Amino acid sequence: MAGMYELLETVVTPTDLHKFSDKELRQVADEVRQAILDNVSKTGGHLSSNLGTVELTVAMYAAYSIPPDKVVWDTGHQAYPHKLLTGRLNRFETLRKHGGLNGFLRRDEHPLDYFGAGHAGTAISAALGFAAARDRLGTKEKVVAVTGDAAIASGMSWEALFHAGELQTDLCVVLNDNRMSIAPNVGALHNYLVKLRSRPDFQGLARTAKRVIERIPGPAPRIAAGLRHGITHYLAPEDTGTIFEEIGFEYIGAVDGHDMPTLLDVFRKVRELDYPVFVHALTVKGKGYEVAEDDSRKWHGVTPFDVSSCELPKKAGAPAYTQVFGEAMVELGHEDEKVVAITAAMPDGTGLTAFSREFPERYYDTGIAEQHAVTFAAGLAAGGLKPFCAIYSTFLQRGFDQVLHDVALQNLPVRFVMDRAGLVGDDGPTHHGVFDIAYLTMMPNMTLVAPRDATELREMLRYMASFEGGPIALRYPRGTAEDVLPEARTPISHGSAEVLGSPSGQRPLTTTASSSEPGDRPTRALVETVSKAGGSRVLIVAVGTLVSEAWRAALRLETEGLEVVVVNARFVKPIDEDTILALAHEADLVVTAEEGQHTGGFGQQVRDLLARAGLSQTPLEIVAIGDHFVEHGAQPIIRAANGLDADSIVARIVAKVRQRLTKAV
Ligand SMILES: Cc1ncc(C[n+]2csc(CCOP(=O)(O)OP(=O)(O)O)c2C)c(N)n1
Repeated sequence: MAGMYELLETVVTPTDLHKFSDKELRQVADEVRQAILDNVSKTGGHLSSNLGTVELTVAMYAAYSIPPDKVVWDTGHQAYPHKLLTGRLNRFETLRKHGGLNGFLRRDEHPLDYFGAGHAGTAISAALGFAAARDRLGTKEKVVAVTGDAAIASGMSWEALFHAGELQTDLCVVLNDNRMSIAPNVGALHNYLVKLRSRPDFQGLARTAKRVIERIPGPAPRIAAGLRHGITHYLAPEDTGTIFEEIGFEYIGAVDGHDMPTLLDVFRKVRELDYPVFVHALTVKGKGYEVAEDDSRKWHGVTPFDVSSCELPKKAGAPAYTQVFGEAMVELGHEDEKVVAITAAMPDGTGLTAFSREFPERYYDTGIAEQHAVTFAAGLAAGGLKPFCAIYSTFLQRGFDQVLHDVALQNLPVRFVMDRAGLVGDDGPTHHGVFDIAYLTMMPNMTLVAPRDATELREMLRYMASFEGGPIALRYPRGTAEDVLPEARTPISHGSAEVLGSPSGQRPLTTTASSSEPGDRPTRALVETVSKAGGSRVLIVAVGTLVSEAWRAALRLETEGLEVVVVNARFVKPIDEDTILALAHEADLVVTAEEGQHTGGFGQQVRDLLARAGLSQTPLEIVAIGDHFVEHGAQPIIRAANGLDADSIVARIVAKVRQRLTKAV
């Protein structure tokens, strides 16, 4: 790396930018863009959003004094330039790798990551909090929030904007407006921004930039928001200011978010103001990498790719759960015209794009508005439709009270489909979907199911379409949906688990994930102990993805002389008490396995069940995630690190059985 980024390499902290001339700052921006391309093409990550914020970040960081000034980024997926300007260039190649830099922002990664991010819509609230704290503590630093044109439409952003308009404190909100969410942006606010941009006086940004800058008022005592109208809103219609002015901001824009001289002028002037200012910057997602500019949706989040060929690697192998869901939804849409689908800004991520094309009139994209999406779905259900509300597990957290108060309490048949339920991998703790079992099963009326593979996902979706007994949620992970277990399937029946039995005599179709062949297992000596003790029977009740891991574990454990029965829980709630109890009565050890938090998880429900049935003496091992946030890293690595793979399950059971039998023999 040495020498590749001549100026950038000398930037350890943003105030180092002050030593550069404006011309050199242009070079810094070019080097930042190059560093992003060089590294993200190797590590994967968010490409197009970051290529779009290069000039904005360099100019802002050169104009402000950071620290002590503070910039709070929304979502954080577009903050790679920030990482590169805060001394992380030499670690940038570790981006999103286990133990490396996080792909979003974290207070514990760097002191200038002033506020952690990952979920959209938080920046303005947090920045306003910093500003209010500053006012109370009597310090003088500047505070800036940077948000996107999709993130700003989230309810929280508006709650914060309204609050800031009232507090009238020194806060700058920068809107990084690239007209895109992950997919094309939606909603009336988006339409408003488009209208704002397309007015004749916004055309030719270079021409208007000078006028915009000239009109920025100098530092002035705080004045009532309304009185400032007319100072800068000459670009707005004559009779009203922009919506941002109406709620108490000085509106500055629109400015070309790639024009360094303009941005430097704007931010240097804005830094002198001491009341709420709204800077509207127009940027291009994917800027500087042509294919990403042309198709920023495709290049939003990428796997490693070859920069020169401009091609993303083709996905090979089994289809992802997302795709299976997308196809199944189209089928359901054809079968039942009451089926409608809702996404919160994630048509591609959730797999609903095909449905949206096939049934545009039965498809709703709310934008980044999970809370609204949930209550909207509740209204659709109350109105007689069959809403499938597809929201990632981690983002449904946003709608917790809406699920509880608007859906569960009223027992409305909303079908929640949670993709990315489980450990998502490189995105890390902000995105792992490991809390849904806890937060949904605690709600009365709620049903929660988890398929073990692609076929079962299709069956469960069909079951959900016909289920009118109240809210029902389905969870599945990020990744491919192979049919691991070919055994005959029993039809889905409410609250019933599927007993897969013992793997002896049968092998799963695919053994790709079986890293541990019998030869390398550490458990040889167990066979003898088990046979001396007259056998040992293990019951494993697994949820969703962990059914196949449990099966693989059982295959190995059988060769150790253990009798193992595997049960696919299917229903996380209501759990199949009869089946589990009947089998637990026969078992020397009960094991539960789920890709979710231990606290409030499936295993704890089984523990309660055993206790209620007087089986608390039966040893129970709960395979789940402990009371910590899981770091980022490749899925297999973090699954293993959290004891969720077949090897770990084997090791855990062997240790437990050995402990028990050594005592007994
Ligand atoms: C609460 C929440 N919902 C959904 C997402 C997924 N998500 C990540 S980035 C993004 C689009 C953001 O668009 P915008 O704010 O315009 O920023 P851009 O990427 O265009 O720069 C979405 C929907 C999220 N991070 N948080």
